[in-house]
Amino acid sequence: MKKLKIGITCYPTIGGSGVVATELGKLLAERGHEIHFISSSLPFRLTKMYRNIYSHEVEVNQYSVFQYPPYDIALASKMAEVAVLENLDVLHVHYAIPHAVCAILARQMSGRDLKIVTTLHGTDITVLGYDPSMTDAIRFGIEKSDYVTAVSASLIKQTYELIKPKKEIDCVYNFIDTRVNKRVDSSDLRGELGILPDEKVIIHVSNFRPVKRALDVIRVFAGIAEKLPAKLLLVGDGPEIKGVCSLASELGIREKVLLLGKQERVEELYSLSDLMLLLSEKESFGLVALEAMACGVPCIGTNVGGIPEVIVDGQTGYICDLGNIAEITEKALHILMNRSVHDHFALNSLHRAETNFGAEQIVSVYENIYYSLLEND
Ligand code: U5P
Repeated sequence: MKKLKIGITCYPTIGGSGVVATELGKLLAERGHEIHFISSSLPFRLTKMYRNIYSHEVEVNQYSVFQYPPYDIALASKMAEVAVLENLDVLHVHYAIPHAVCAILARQMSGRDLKIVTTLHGTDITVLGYDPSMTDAIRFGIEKSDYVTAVSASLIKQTYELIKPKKEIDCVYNFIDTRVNKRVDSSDLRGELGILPDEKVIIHVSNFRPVKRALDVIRVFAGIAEKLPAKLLLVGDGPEIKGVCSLASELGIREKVLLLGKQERVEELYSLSDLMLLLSEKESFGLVALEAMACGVPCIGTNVGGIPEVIVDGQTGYICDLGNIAEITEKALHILMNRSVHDHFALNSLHRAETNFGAEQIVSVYENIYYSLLEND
């Protein structure tokens, strides 16, 4: 098969969509394709030189004539420039707004028959989909793409309900590279973090925006800490951290909560954890739950968005109603106090992560999408 030249645009900061887009680029490059990242800065998981990967930074100049810097136009121009200079076959953009719309403009500007694949990750649908000034643009971005995927069946359903596009949308789940996202020996780190041998470790990883419901995590942890020795690892940073600290102090558990801020090697932290909590009120997939599962950590998630497509209730963890602190605490204690339940869920989690969400399998799905579009010419 001919090796392809693929442009990828994503938000380069921490967040599921940027992580998945970057990992996809890395794995496609390993398969011999030439990957061109086109974004406002280097994606955060591109930490070294990789063979077959190139990065093109979008520069936005601030002229006094503009009230707002014209990022979308600068991005579209850069996409068109790279498409022509590098002879791109495909542009795979993550998020309909603004990336798909920019790609469509870039295709026109370049005058080339550039194939556009758009992956919907959530926020553009679940947040912007409620903004009437945006829905037409989102629909346009979806309908004019050559192929559209979304990261969960729940997100597809929501997209049809809110945006009503006349376009087929295919579910391609997020994935993990089990060579990296795997259980590692982190016993030293356990000691460095001051976690005692008899303490259970609960972990929550997020951007600490209100939708992640980190305060619910604190409330559940308070219930757990009442019954058994435990520590809570909070990984990531965001606006709710202050509220999290206040609530933890109020509930008398502040010294049991370790605020670790943004971290890069999350698999080390998952590997020393006994349970992951993902109690969001909106979540199109729940990548952190999948990452934890790949390290053999059972998860409790809310019955929201794509979370039940990742966590299987009663098999890899539990699915609970949003905000039902009593139920979540009870289920958490059930996992933490019964070694056999924990180990059974841990094994099932490892197996599910590998067989249903392994990178090899899902990267091949994307690769086949690219080839099918080019074959149809
Ligand atoms: N993440 C980190 N470090 C952090 C916080 C989050 O690498 O400090 C990563 C998670 O591992 C996950 C993504 O891959 O950001 C967040 O995914 P989501 O919650 O946006 O789906």
